[in-house]
Amino acid sequence: SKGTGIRRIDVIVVGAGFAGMYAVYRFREMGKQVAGIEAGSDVGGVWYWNRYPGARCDLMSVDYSYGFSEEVQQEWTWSEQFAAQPEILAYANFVADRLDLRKHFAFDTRVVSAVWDDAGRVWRATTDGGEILEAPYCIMATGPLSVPKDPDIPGIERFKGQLLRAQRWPHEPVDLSGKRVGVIGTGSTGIQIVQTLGKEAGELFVFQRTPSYTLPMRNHDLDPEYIAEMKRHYPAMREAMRNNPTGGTRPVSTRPFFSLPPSQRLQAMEQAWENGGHTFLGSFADLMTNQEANDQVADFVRDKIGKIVKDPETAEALKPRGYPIFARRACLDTEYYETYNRPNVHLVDCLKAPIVEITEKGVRTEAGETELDILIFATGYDALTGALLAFDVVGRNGLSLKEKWKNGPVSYLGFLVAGFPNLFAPSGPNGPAALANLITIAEHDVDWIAQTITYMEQNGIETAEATEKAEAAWMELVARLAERSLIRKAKTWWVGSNVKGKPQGLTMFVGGFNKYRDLCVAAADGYEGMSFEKTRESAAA
Ligand code: NA7
Repeated sequence: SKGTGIRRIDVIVVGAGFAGMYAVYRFREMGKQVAGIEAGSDVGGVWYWNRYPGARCDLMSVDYSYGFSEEVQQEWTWSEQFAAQPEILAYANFVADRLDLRKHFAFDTRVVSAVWDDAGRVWRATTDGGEILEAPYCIMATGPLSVPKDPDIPGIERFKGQLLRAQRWPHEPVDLSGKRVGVIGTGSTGIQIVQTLGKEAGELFVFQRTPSYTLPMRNHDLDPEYIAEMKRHYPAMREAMRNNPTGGTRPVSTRPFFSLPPSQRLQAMEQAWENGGHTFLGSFADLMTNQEANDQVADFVRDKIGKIVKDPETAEALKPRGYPIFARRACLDTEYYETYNRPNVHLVDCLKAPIVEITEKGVRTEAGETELDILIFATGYDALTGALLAFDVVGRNGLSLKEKWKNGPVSYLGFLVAGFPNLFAPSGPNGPAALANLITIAEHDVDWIAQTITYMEQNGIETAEATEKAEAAWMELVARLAERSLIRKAKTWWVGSNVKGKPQGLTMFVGGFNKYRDLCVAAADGYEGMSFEKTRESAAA
């Protein structure tokens, strides 16, 4: 502190999720003064907030965990193939304790603005507590899925019952027994809530607009032999993850769907259904690019729904139609469809009778009013850009990120933005975030940033930013790769269509994490896509 109310440090890190925690660790190890700022009361990011019943990660726990610390991966033991939120949050806490990260964070604190000062060549971040931090580097570890979005339905404020948001679930348990509970939203979040609350609630009403395709998770406890084997091979496994398009261990198939005769295709699909998890995408090479192959898998899944769900009308309503499977993130469930065979669980088809309004007593659709004691929103996020645009980020010449991104996010490598020197957004838009393991991406991006800062310091460089040219070329590549992808054929948060007024487009790198990593390695070889300013002393010399 200089006594001016301004605290001068080396690196500002916004967010204490998995990217922010690692960034704080990495820069501290480089000898930097780091200040982390986090809105929640503790570490964990989205896993701190999302305490709704049934919350679980749909990536395998051994994949969805840090690889940078051998101590951490040896000392921590996962209990299940797919870990539930309490275990993931416990893991985040374990890492924070083990590496003594908590002391670097200010919790319960939000950044309200981050402004580049070109004279001082520093970022100046102001918090809602009135503190001002100044640092040459600013890391926006704000997460691609961290700003919840309410449904765009009138009357929310009128509801007299208990209104709960999945992503802001209370810390105390909610008693649902005997209650009439409504859930709006049937994405990954809604599905996890429904399959869990179907067993607990008195009556459960599921307000479904677009049905999702969901596949069996087939979760199970991990046996000690598997864990021991895993621990022996962790470093090799992490290396394999970095060379995999998903940033995880999922096998990659080179087999086109129609290369198999019909009976073998069916057998392979049955096998994928039995094995569960994301086996389908690992069984065939072209499900995201070949519409006919995709149609056959979609038919197969619709057929399964028809066999599981006993009431024919409910089964029909649950069958997704009109968009490719995997074009919205395929959910992994545990007896989700079976839940609809329970007498207390009711599907409300909002494609047939759309929701009109929320009333004092519940939800009114065109077919009538449903009275509820508890209403739950599982209506998703203002994804990818939401958190970065939730406060003022102002770069060179007063250019704000909101202005720069008014027609959609543009960036270079997903984490650099022309006009915003020394600002880094790990897992940012136009990177592989959302299509690959977010912890692998976070570690990768933070490592790249740390390596670049080291390079800058060794070469008397004070500011680094993407050039407009490199940014434009990156965006062209992102668009070219996206052209072939079936993802564009569905309305989802992946393309921004879930938020009213948001620019639409597939702003994700769909070329695979491994390819992305190669491009980042190439970008750091000579830094052709970046412009640098020397320190003023060395520039004058
Ligand atoms: P999603 O996947 O964006 O799902 C949101 C759901 O909410 C989806 O079913 C929406 O239906 C529904 N929704 C939103 N607004 C409304 C209104 N007004 N009426 C009815 N239904 C509505 O969010 P999730 O949290 O489930 O998952 C996000 C990601 O987190 C997931 O992909 C994983 O990567 C982890 P719609 O499709 O718009 O018809």
